[in-house]
Amino acid sequence: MDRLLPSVTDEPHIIHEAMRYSALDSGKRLRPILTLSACEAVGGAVEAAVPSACAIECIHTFSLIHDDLPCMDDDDYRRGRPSLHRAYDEAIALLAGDALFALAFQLICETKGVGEDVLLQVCRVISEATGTGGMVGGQVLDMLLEGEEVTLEQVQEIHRLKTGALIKASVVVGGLIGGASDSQMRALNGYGSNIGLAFQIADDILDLIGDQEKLGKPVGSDIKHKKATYPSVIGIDESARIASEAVAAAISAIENFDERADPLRHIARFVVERES
Ligand code: GRG
Repeated sequence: MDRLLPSVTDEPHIIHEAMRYSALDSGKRLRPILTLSACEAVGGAVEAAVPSACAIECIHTFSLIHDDLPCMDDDDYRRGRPSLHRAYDEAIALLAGDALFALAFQLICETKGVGEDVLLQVCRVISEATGTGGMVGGQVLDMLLEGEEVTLEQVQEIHRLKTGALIKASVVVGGLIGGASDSQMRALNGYGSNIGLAFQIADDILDLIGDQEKLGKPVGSDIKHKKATYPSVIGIDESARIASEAVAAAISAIENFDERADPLRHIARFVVERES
C-alpha cells in the first residue's frame, strides 16, 4: 500500500497526506489478505494479486471514510484516532475517499503479468460489489431502515450487501487472478458468502460487548443509530450461533482444497474470534 499510494511530496500534498492517513493506519487488512490467500489456495502466484488486493483495501478505506462523515454515521474515531474529517475537514475527507476509489481501478488496470480479460473480470466483480448491488445498496437500505422494526431477512440483506459483498469479492478476485477452475470458483464463492456473513455478525456483537480500546472506536454505535443488527433481532447468543455455523460452512466449502488453503481456514476462524 505504501508503495502504491501517491507520495505526500506529490501535489496537491494535502489530499495525498489524507489518503495515506486513512489507508496506512492500523486496519486489519482482512480483505487484501483474503485476496492473496484465495490466490494462493488455488495455486496462483500471490505477487500478481497484490495490486488488486490493495485496490480492494483502497475501496474499503473509502467506505470507512465516507461512513464516518457527519451525513452518514457521524463518527469521530476510527482505528483508534480521529476519523479523517476530524483530522482534516469534510471536503478533504470526501475527496480522499473519491481519490481512493479512482486509484483502486487504476491499480487494477496497471497490473503486470495478468491477462486483460482477467483484469476486466476483476473490475466487474469489484464494481458490482461496491455499487447499488453491493456496498452502496446495503448502506442505503441500512439508512432507510434505521429506527424501524426489521425482520431477520431484512438484516440479512443489509449485511449481505453492505459488508458481505466486498468480502466475497475479495475472495473471488484472488481466485480469478490465481486461475481458479469452475469448481474451485464455486467453492470460493461459498466460502466468501459465509465468512462475509460471519464477519458482519461478529461486528454487530463487538459493537455491543467489545472493548472500545481494542476496537479503536466507541462501542454502542448501532444502538445509538437504531441500526438493524443480528443481536437486535435475534439476541446475542443466537447471533453467535449463526456466525459459528457460517464459519463451519465456509471451511466446509473449501474442504477439497489442499494445505495451500490453510490461511483461508485460519481466517474463517479469525473473523468470529477477533477482538477488533
Ligand atoms: C461506494 C465505497 C462506497 C461506499 C459508500 C459509506 C458507504 C457507502 C458504505 C458503508 C459501508 C461500510 C462502512 C460497511 C461497514 C463494514 C465494516 C464492518 C467495516 C469494518 O471493517 P474492518 O473491521 O475494519 O475490516 P478495519 O479497520 O480492520 O479495516
